[in-house]
Amino acid sequence: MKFFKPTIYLAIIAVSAMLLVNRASAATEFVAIVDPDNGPSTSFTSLSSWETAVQCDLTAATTLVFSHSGITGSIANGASVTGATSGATATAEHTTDSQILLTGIASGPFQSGEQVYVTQNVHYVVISDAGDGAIAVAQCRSTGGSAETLAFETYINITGWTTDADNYIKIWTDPDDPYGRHSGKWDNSKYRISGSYEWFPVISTDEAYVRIDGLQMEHSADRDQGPVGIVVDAVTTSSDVRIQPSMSSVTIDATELVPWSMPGEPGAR
Ligand SMILES: [Ca+2]
Repeated sequence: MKFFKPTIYLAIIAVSAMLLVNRASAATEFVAIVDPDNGPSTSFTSLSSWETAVQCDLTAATTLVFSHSGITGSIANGASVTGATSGATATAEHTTDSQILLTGIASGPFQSGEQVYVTQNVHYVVISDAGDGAIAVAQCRSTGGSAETLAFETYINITGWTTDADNYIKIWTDPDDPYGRHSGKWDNSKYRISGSYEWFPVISTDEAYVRIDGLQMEHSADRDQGPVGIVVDAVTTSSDVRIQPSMSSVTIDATELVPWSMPGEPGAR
């Protein structure tokens, strides 16, 4: 029965007070929709699959995001692509309805207006700009109200990227999205992540430049088994990690709940 006791929610807050001067953006957001309900324009049905597919060196000069007007055929994550006019080559990390993220660009540059293809005239996009540095954005929503439920003994691990102040990771819910952002209190109709891995958080990140904004996380491990929301680990002197209004809950007696910690080990209090 313990999982059905009244849930206590803690609103968490903001490291963002560690203010940084607003700097002009030198990069373009590469926005992929994460939706457990697989609604329109969904790129990934889980944040973990986004993290795995989009993970790259965002800081490399050979990593660029391009706009396009729609995919003809299909472009698999990790596919090798070629510019029909330029002859440039790259790896397509992921392609959304309107953008494509290319890494390892060689023999470039890619040219605005050219076909970037896996198979020419069959599987391609026509890019409409010359590319820009990328901010990797996971835009999370639940169009059917389903939680993103983490598999047994798993957590979301943000690791293996290279980031910097301009080219960072942003995991968020859009406040203007009716399926995205909570209104400041727990809402089962909005995007939320449900974890249960004892001694592990819902999300761990060890990347230097990360923004996590407006997530709901719940953790069903017993309170003496470290039910933590977010662990920020391995932060170096050159980093900027912002956790903005997100909230965590446990569905058990939460009198000793510590919903998140930073920095520290998973389960740190
Ligand atoms: Ca990774």
